[in-house]
This record gives sequence, C-alpha cells and structure tokens, in this order.
Amino acid sequence: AAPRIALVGATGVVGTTLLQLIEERGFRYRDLHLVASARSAGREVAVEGRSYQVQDLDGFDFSGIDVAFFSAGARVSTTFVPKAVAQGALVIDNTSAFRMDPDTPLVVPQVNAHELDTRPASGIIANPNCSTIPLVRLLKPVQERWGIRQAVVSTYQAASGAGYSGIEELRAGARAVLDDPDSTGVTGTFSPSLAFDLIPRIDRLLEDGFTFEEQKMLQESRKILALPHLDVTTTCVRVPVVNSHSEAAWIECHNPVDRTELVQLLAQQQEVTVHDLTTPGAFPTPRTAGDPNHVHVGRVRVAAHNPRGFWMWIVADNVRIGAALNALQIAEALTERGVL
Ligand code: 11C
Repeated sequence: AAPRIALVGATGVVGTTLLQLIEERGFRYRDLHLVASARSAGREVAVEGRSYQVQDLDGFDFSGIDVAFFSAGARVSTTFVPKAVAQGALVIDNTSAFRMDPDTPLVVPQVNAHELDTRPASGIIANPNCSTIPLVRLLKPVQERWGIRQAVVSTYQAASGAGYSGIEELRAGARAVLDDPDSTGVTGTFSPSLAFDLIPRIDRLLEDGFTFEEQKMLQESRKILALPHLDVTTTCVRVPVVNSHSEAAWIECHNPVDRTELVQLLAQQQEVTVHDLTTPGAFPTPRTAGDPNHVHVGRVRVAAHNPRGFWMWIVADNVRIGAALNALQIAEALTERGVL
C-alpha cells in the first residue's frame, strides 16, 4: 500500500517545494499530514486539489505514519525526530542534526542509493546539505575515472538557503538600498545585510576558523562518497541571489584529464546538464540555468599547465536538488526497494 506521510515544516520553503514535487512527480501516498510549529498550525494548505489543515507539531502523534519528512531546522529535528522514530515512523531528515550519526545513512540517490536497500538502524535517513549534493553528484564519476587528489570549492549561496525569511530580507534590503544608497539595508537572518553585498560566513563559525557550512561540505562529501580521507576544502559565501546555489570547483586528480572525455562523462550522469558540451564557453546562471531538477555545469576547463586539474562551474536549485527533490528521490528509492 502507498505510504502514510507526514511533512514537518510543511509551510517552509522546503516543505512547500516538497508538496509541489509530490504533485509534479505523482508520488503516491495513502494519507498526508502537514505539520508545523504552533505559529503555522491551523493554516489551510491545498495539495492536489484537497485542503489540509496544518497540525501543531507539539501534539502530533506519529504512530500512524510510515514516513515523516523533517525540514524545520536542526533544533526541531533534534527534539522531535527521536519521538517520530519511537512512534514507528521512518524519518527522512533534511537538517544537519543526524547526518554524521554512524547509524544514519546520508544519501544522495544518484550516488549511494545502495544505502537504502534496508531500513536503517536509527530509523533515520539524512538528506545532505544543499551545497554538498550537487558537488558529490559530479565528484563521484570523476573519482571513479581519474581519482581525486583534492577539491577546492568556493560556493555562491542564495538567500533561499535561509528559508522564506532570507528571501524576504534580501528583497527588503535591496529595496532599502535602492531607495537610499547609504542605507545599511536590512539585517536579521543575514548580517551584514545581504543586499548588494557578499557574506563569506554561512552557519556558525567554528574554533578552527572554518564555518559549520564549510565543515559540512567536507564531512558529508567524505561520508556520501565513502572516501574518509577525501581532501575537500571550501569557502562558503552568501550572495544576493534569491534561489539556486553556484559553486566554482577546482578538482585535482591523480591522472591527467581529457576535457572531451570529462564533459561527456559529466553529461552522462543522471539529471545533469553540461552547458559547454557543444557550445564552448557556455555556462548556467542561477536565473537562467533551465530545468530546476537538473544539476547544471559549465566552463569546464582543464588546466594547460597542470592537466591533472580542472575547473567547473556548477549551478543547482538549492531548494529542489539540495533539499526537497533529494528527499523525495530518497522516498521514491525506498518505495522501489519495498522498504517503504
Ligand atoms: C544555506 N546550506 O544555504 C544552508 C541551508 O545544513 O541543511 C541548509 C542548512 C543545512 O544556508
């Protein structure tokens, strides 16, 4: 029978997109519960022509639920995921709360779907961070063909990574600065204001000087690719873009890389579009990339002075590829395997 599902964080940017994707992809369910904090409880949300009332997470009983998607932040997941698991639900968690737990698989279905062959010991499957997912989807075939010595990545991350409040703050700040160039913009989610600026700090600063976002990209890539010593080093930057994260990645391999073979290999990956496969120099941008369910690649350059290394420019919808779509593809893979 189709699963009974609950969406925790149903009114947030990831929850809303997950509902759109359930509809777009025709994901079958027997029963649907929309759950959120007390602030959003009581709201009516339409899904596939039916109206659902958002239920309060505090009193929600997960015992009739087969799979619960959590996308309401790490603090909510830390508190409520153990309760959902204890009440019998399998949890697909979009937050950083359980990603590094050894009993919790961290899954990108295009990379390590085999982790979904059985129900995990913890009762939780973790969805990686939105900047990690597109990167590992491209690193995997490169690792298999040439072996990776090091990846050096700078990210250009959109406001939507911080949810609806991030998007609203960017818009309000941009309006304020357009009206008055001396305005400090609007702060709250971002500091300083993101409007017409760049912020090289995402998530909290750690003692070693890296941010948690940068640490996540290293640790999560290693876990997903099952390469515990993979050398990935990043600088994560918030940019005044509404949606879609971009990344400039320098990948140094163990063996010389042939560009023609590389672009063909990348283009063969599931749901990947290589913009400079046939049009030299072509590149995706967050607003013009095209299919939001694809990872977009461009400006693939093998370095003449060091043919073991190449650059690529990556754009991926952080809310879809980096969160909601990956979570739903996990559920689809579980259904195909009969685990759900
Ligand atoms: C951002 N990557 O762009 C963050 C959002 O660990 O799931 C997702 C945070 C996470 O702000």
